[in-house]
Amino acid sequence: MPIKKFVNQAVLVTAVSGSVIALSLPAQAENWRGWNIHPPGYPNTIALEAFAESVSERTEGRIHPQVYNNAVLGDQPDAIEQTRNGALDFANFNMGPMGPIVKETNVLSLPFIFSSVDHMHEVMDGEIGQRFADALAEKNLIALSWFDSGARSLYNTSRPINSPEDVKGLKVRVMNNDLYVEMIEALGGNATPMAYGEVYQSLKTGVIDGAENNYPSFQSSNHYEVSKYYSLTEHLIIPECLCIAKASWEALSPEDQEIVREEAIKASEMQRRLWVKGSQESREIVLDAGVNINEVGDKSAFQEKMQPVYAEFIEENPDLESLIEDIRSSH
Ligand code: BDP
Repeated sequence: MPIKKFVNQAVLVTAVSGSVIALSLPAQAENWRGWNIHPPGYPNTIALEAFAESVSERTEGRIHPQVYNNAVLGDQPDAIEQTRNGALDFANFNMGPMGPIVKETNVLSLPFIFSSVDHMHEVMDGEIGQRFADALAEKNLIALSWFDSGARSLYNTSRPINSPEDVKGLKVRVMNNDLYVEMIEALGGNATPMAYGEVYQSLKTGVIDGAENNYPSFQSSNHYEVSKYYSLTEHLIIPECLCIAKASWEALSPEDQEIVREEAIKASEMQRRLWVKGSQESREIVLDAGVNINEVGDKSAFQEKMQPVYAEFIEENPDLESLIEDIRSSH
């Protein structure tokens, strides 16, 4: 549901002399609404809030961004649509739920496509990252910087996962993207696409047996309270963007675009620093709560099971094969 933006009128004051003058506030301030799925204190939230504050300060209030946490403005697929049509002005999106809209980004959802988080950064900060930004721009999303989202691992309520056999029969929640359904099915599990906000209750009531995520989300969502086995499969390393709605971006003067771009890059630098620290803290919190964490020493069995997922993807998207190769050969 698109919500109209509010426009602040200049505040008028009566000067001592009796004439009416405008304060230093701009005649019109754009109140930018920003979508964020995470709670206060999460690395992304802190970085988005810093972005909002700096943009407001440096544009002297011409742009006044405000971050709405905990997905109160809608779940992620819905928020992507709202940002594409300009009802929302900015957001931090994961490239997972982006796949159904910007098909190139599905390459980032292929399991084990990146060999490490550093590899992902190298790719996204370079020329290949720009190709993804161009594809997003075609769908009205201006990606100004890339956030970290670590590596996602499987967790469940009943047992440690050491090999694909351990996934057999488990009902696993995935983000909204058919590739993840194929990924879990290739491991012998049953995949259930579901909104992030519904996962806690579904784990608790046994509607699902498990899900997959990085340490900060596993912890901040409280999934660790009801899911005591976290197995370091690290099967997905998916970048996230700080994206601006095309309409909001194009309404800016070149000077303000420069400010917003610079602050988005600063926000991603901050987010990545906070991410490293936040991941360690989250790991400690879940360990203290009695979560059983196991390393998956040999990931090759999982990687092998992904061959048909790749084969099918390439068959359906022959034009993206070279992009996969470029990523693979870039480290
Ligand atoms: C988190 C991502 C968020 C996703 C969520 C999920 O930051 O964008 O929506 O996982 O699993 O790690 O849905």
